[in-house]
Amino acid sequence: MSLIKFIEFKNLGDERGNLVSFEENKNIPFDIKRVYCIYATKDNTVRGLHAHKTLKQVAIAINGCCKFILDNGLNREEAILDTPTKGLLIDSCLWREMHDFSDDCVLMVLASDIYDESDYIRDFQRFIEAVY
Ligand code: T46
Repeated sequence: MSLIKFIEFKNLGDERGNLVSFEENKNIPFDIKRVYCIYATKDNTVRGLHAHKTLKQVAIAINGCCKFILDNGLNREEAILDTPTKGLLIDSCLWREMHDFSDDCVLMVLASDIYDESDYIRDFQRFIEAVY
């Protein structure tokens, strides 16, 4: 089964322009406890490089584009985020890396919990040991 799970958001726009809506436990499959944005990312930056023990997230490129790598320790797959109508569901226990941010990329992430550094696994070897 693919590690890349996209959620398609309906464009509710009309002749005035576009509109997308994100609702907890409707088109977002969890309670939304936190929202954060990554923007003005410097050229050639790689972010992420960690996994979460329990956190679930949906990442949406509100503007511009970027690439995500998801890795479960066995398989590594890449996704491109390039439209507000497409969200990447990032389940817990997946290593993630983000790269190739466009200059205008605004990456919004909806998270199932508040920030908790103890939920992060920031070492790939420790991640492998935790999942296997
Ligand atoms: C993830 C990927 C997709 C906070 O204080 N609160 C927050 O809500 C977040 C997200 C971060 N921080 C602090 C922790 C670090 O001192 O902000 C600093 C930068 O965070 P980090 O290096 O973890 O950022 P990324 O871009 O590598 O990872 C982020 C999320 O942290 C992570 O949960 O899955 O985006």
